[in-house]
Amino acid sequence: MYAAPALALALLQPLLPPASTVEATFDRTDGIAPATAVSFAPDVVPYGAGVRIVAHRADGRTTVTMTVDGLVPGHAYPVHAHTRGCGTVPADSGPHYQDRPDPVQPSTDPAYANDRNELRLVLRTDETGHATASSTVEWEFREGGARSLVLHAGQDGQGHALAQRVGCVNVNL
Ligand SMILES: [Cu+2]
Repeated sequence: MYAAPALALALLQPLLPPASTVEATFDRTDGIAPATAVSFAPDVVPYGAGVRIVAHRADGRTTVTMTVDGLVPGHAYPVHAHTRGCGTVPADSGPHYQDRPDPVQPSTDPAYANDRNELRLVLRTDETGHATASSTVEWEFREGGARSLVLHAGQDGQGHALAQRVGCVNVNL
């Protein structure tokens, strides 16, 4: 058969938006091979719990969707994009990624440390420990600038993320 029409049709199809997916299970930090997803607190992020992250970039915007299974039921986990990859200790993932970097670090100025300048979402688990959450920001990440999504231990009474980092997933945003 003459193949050209099929090829022409393929070329006419719109390009899919650049997307990347990470699927992993939370593991200990001291495994023989470095884990894609690590837990620093297995009572809050059990080893073996599942995580899936899908990142879409299109038209100068980025959408990140995160799904988890096997976490603590009925709990809120704030999640942020951090600059560095996961390591053996929670601090290894570095500070929050900021679209406009705060010249003063650690960043506490609300002009920079906010959910328009940082990618943040909150995973609220159901009674089975499942949750999915999504966040869209009006920018794309600088290449190599954000290497992980970090789960924090919970929220304080005002809904702010607790500083303690309980899990980390390596992902190139
Ligand atoms: Cu954080």
